[in-house]
This record gives sequence, C-alpha cells and structure tokens, in this order.
Amino acid sequence: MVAPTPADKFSFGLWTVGWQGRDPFGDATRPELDAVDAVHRLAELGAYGLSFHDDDLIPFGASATERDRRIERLRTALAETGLVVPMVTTNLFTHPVFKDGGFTSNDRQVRRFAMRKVLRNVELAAELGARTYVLWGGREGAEYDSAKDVRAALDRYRESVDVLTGFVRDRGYDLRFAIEPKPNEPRGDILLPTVGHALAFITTLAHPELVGVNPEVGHEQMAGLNFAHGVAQALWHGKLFHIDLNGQRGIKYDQDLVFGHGDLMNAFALVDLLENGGPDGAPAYDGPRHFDYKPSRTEDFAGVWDSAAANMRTYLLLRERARAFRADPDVREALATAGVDELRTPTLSAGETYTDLLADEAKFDADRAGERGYGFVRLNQLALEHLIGAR
Ligand code: GLO
Ligand code: NI
Ligand code: NI
Ligand code: NI
Repeated sequence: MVAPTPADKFSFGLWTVGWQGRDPFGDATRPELDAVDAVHRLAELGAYGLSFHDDDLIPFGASATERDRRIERLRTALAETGLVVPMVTTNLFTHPVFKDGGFTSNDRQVRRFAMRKVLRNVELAAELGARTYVLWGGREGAEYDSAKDVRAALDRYRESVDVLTGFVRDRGYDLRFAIEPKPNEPRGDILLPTVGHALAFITTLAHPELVGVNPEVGHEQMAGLNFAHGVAQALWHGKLFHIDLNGQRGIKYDQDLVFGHGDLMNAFALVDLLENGGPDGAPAYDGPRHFDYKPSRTEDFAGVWDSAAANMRTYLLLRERARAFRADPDVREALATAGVDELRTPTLSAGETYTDLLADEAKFDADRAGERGYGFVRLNQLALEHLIGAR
C-alpha cells in the first residue's frame, strides 16, 4: 500500500535529484547526474513524471545540434521507462544576465531575451506533451525599494504572461501556466510573494483561464503562512494547476527538505485536503504530486535515491492516515461537535432577505451561543493520533 505506482502521479524536478549541493557557502558535494539515469532511477522507484528547466536538460548557450541530441536522449529514456513529462519550466535565474530579473528586469533587452527563452521552451514543452508550464520568477524582485518600480514591474509581468497565453492559443497547445509564488530568496523581496498575491494578479490577465498557481510548501511557510489554507483557497478559485511538495521548518531560508520533514501536521492536513477534500470525500486535486526538494548536501547518491523514495512514501503514508482519520467514528462525531459540516450550510435560507434576517434578532441569545465549546482541540488530537499511528 505504501509502494508508489505511476497511478499515484508522483513527479520530480530533474534539478531536485540532480542538485549537486552547491550553496552560498560551499561547493558541490556530488557529481553531475545524467538526465537519462534520473529517468531510469525515478521510474524504478515508482514515479510517473519528470519535470525540468530548459537549462537542466540543455546547458545555457548549447548549439542547436547539442540541444537536439539531448532532447533525443531524453525522449529515448522516456520511451524506455514510460515516464512522462507533465510539467516544464524555464530557468530565468542562474545566468548573470538575469541578475535583475527576466520579465521584470529594468533592462528592456533582458526582458525581450527572457521572453524568447520562455517561448522557445514552451514549444519544447508542448512537443513533449506537458500540460503545465510553471513560471517561477525567482529573480523578479529587488533588494532595495528605490531600485524597482513595483507597479511598472507588474505591468511588464502581465505583458509577458499575456504574450505567453497568446502564443499558446495561437499554436493551439493544450498547455496552461502556473505561477509559483515565493516571498524571497534569491531576491530580497520577490514579486508575487504568496499564493494570494498571485491569485489577485491572475485576475488582471488577458486570459486568466489559462493561468493558475503552483504553490510550494516551503515558500508559503517561509512567509509564516498556513500552506494547507493557501492551497484550499487556490482550489476554491479553481486555480490549483500544479503543486510543489517539500518540507520547511519555520521562517528561515528555503530548506527544500523531503515532504513531511518540516511541519508534519500541516503536511497531514494538506494530503487530507488533496485526497479527501473533493465532493463526497473524493480527491480535490488530480494533477501531479510534484516534489521540489533538495537531497541534503550531506548525502551521496544512495542518499539521493533514499530521499526521493522518502518523499513518495511519506505522501502515501499520510494518505493512508488521512483515510483512517476520515473513517473513524470518533472523528465523525468530533467533526459534528465542532460544527465543521455546519459551515457548509448557507447563512441565509433560500429566499430569505436581509429584512427577514434583521427580524430574526430577538430569537438569538448571544450569551448562550458564546458558551458553546467547539471541541477543536479534541478533534486535533484525534488527527495527531491518526498521524502518528496511535489509532
Ligand atoms: C525555488 C523554486 C524553483 C521552482 C522551479 C520551477 O525555490 O521552488 O525550484 O519550483 O524553478 O519553476
Ligand atoms: Ni522552492
Ligand atoms: Ni523551496
Ligand atoms: Ni518550486
């Protein structure tokens, strides 16, 4: 039951298992990983998908023949293993040209270059059958308030996304974009820092229906926010197009730990939401369960593959625990006491007006209602006991 299969839709970024462990203070601790090896290893572990940045697969500035050769090698590995490419993305952050951003660099020529880089890779994404194209603008931001006109930057951000959706529509690609918010790192402050900011931005676009969000566990938690709440709101807006799963312990640098190795209670709530949060307890999300984590730089390749497997195993264990939680009669009773289901009833009855509502005042005893105990703590303890396997 906890052995992953392709039906579980687990996918990994090539840059995750391929991370060599370079950080701001230290050199690489692992050699390069060949994309073909990554595909084979991930398939053996039970994953279904691989995602990548253009530069993960094709080194920046590679010739056209080198590009074709690399794509061909990937295609062969995919055909051999049955792995698919559900999502593709662009690297607009590593090369020095992007030091002040891609779509929102103060330098207009850089912005034009960034757009071309994305357009070319969108073509590749469509050729490989990807359905989601992630936009993570890690360098779109600033360290200094006077250095960036935020409103102009948002104009340019919108202009770029509008060009991309226009391109996809003209070409007839079955591809949607997902904006990945992050509050900071590598920039001091990144534009569209949270799920909420991104959702608001999307409403201003020319084709909002083609753009959603790709929330990442650690990114929201770096901002001190509740990840499961952010995902719930994205679902509510019909905008959860993709998800980046990993682990983060509090407000600090982006840790990219294995899923569940950070805030485990919130990870439980998240899996419960994704797997049981739809109508009649069906899954609320059917896209890839995508891991965007980093195997710690203390690990050798054995540790890399152990950590890849750990992500999937933790997800499946949480899925199992969340199902048991939902099925437990004590939990059902605690949910009823807590009024969780009652919140689904509209506050006004059908046909009722505010006049009817105002007339209802005399019947309500606020002091009495204020005495109600909701039993939320007991409910949470039941969740915890299911989570740790005590029930
Ligand atoms: C960094 C981001 C990054 C994105 C990736 C996809 O913190 O999480 O890994 O997910 O570039 O666009
Ligand atoms: Ni991240
Ligand atoms: Ni991260
Ligand atoms: Ni990410």
